[in-house]
Amino acid sequence: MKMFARQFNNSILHKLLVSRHFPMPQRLLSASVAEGNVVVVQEPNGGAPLKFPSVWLRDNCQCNCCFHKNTKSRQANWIRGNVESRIRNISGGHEEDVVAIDWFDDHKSVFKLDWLRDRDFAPTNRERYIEEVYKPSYQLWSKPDFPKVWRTFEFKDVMEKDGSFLQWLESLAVQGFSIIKNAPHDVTVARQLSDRIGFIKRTTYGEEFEVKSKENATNYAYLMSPLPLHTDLPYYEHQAGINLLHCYVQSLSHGGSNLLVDGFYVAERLRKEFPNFFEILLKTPVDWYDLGKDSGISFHNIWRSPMISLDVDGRYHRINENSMKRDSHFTIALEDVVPWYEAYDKFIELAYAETVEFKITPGEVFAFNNKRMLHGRTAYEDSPTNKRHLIGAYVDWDIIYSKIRILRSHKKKTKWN
Ligand code: OGA
Ligand code: NM2
Ligand code: ZN
Ligand code: ZN
Repeated sequence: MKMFARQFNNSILHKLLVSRHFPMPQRLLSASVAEGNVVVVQEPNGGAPLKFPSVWLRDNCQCNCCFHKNTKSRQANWIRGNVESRIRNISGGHEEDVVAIDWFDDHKSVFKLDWLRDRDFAPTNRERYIEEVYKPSYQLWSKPDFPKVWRTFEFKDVMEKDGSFLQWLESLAVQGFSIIKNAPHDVTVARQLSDRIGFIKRTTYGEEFEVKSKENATNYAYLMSPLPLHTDLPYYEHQAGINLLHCYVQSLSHGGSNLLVDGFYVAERLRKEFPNFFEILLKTPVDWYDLGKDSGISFHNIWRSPMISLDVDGRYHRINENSMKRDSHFTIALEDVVPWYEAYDKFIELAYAETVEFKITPGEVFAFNNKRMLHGRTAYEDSPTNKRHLIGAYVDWDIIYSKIRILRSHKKKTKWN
């Protein structure tokens, strides 16, 4: 009953709106229904027509009855929907750039041209949306490309200027890593940067974690040993997105250098040069695990997943590699084991061939995409007066992409919806 009243009021509102907006002078837009119930909107200045299935228009009616503006939520329940969604009458705007639709069920919708353009189904527009709004494309890089993709940012700029902050986040999305310089000698740097983005991802290793050589270390990273190429937390379904490593004290010994390689590029080389191995690493689940204790809390994490994962568009999504955290339980068929090792061996060979080495210094923060960048370090030796000490924190990509979208929309002064 309540629903009926709202619909009724709404249709009166539409009549008022439509008559106010269309006092019938010269026509600016043409809108018609083509075969297959596709609405075709032709802008007066030519160009490719915009096309929308009528069911989609009906489903996305923006009137107050169908769409709750404040929560930006569709409120028309699909149970009331009709896949046929037949149109009785359609007209292009006259004074304003709108398309008005009169549906056979007596409902009326008005769509703004800008809103329609932004949602056009043409492939170029969908690609634009994915690139500009969803996620910027990553740039694959090889070892010789390293100087070209190396980006540095001033800590103060990242913290205080939205432009630099956005560029820093974009560098993590596109190149997969960057360095922040001149951070204060302060144990809160990793937290300050995480808070600037949103918030830290807490793991079984805490919020901030200290990478240093520890008595009775419970993680291999907390030794002075070489740390082979790896991604952190492959044993989590919800693995952290980025890793921030603030160099608080660097080792004065020969070692302690960073190793870095673009895991997506390595996967791409494998796909091109050894397609059979690529298929094996894409299909074979590996048992990643973490069994131990940190700050008095015991844990046993397991995540079964291949080394290479793609997203719905076939782009690289996540590389899993961590020889310290690969379980001796390998829950695949006996005959699949040797082929997996052959493929793995080739992947690792390519990864080391493409690895670069550098050594961050105190006051620098090495930030990287933990789903993409295999990283490691060379062995080092502490002395009584020099103890290497990094302070780390993780942030999720959901939080970073959201911040990128918000900062980009401020820059363009656009609002989504
Ligand atoms: C880690 C790690 C790098 C370093 O702790 O997971 O990658 O330089 N550390 O110690
Ligand atoms: N630390 C640094 O996934 C891992 O075990 C890598 C993670 C201990 C939080 C190291
Ligand atoms: Zn509506
Ligand atoms: Zn690591």
